[in-house]
Amino acid sequence: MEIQNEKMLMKQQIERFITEKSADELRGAVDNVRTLMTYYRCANLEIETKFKVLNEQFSLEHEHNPIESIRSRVKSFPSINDKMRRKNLPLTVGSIEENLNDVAGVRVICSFVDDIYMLADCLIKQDDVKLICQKDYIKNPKPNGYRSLHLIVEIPIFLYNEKKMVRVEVQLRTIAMESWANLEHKLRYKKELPEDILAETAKELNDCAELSALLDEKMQRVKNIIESEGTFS
Ligand code: 0O2
Repeated sequence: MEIQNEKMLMKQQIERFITEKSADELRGAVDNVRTLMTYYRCANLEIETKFKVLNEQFSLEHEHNPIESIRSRVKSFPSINDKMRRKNLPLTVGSIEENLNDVAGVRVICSFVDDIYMLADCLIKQDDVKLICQKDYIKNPKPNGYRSLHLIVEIPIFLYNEKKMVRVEVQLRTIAMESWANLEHKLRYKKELPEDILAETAKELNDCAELSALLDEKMQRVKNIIESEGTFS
């Protein structure tokens, strides 16, 4: 029912937007949004490349690949629209750029917890990367158990006639953190549940997050032991 209302509201908004604008204005607005999304895709490419370079260098010098995988995405326009509405902000290109930090997003899945901090440190030390903010949900997990290191960074993208600063949300997490977050995300969108079941499942999910953190801790300990004995690949 809620989804139906949302869809209806969005349809009404689009219709109002269309009737209020001339064809030229509409074309202009669509072009501006498309251009903005291209900038975000370019920024994701830059960040991905930076991590790939670090991975190559570490595998060469330390015989160890700190990165398991990298994924990036640009937030969909309906999600941007939802977030701007939730924050009571105007849906303009300028306002999106100014107020949303996570339109461009890169997720880096690391092998071990210490790789997360090492990679984050290497990234923010680069002289073209400006750290806007950092949220450490590994040291301070969310109440539901969510763990990851989030960095909001601003990087330049070089266009044919200008340099543009673009913000990207970088999420760094281990395989265990990723698998917990994926399953939790799936379960969160399941049907509405009564309060008592919600409380029970929240407790179970938190227990799973604790177990998964313990797994990371033990794996890290094994790696440290092996490393202290010689090289590690
Ligand atoms: P998607 O599809 O991944 O983009 P802000 O974004 O700064 O206004 P917010 O929302 O508090 O404020 O930012 P936060 O919590 O630091 O980071 C948001 C993103 O982190 C989410 O993006 C998720 O990707 C991830 N995340 C945060 N908390 C959870 C959680 O409890 N479970 C899971 N599975 N992921 C989480 P989006 O926009 O929700 O979605």
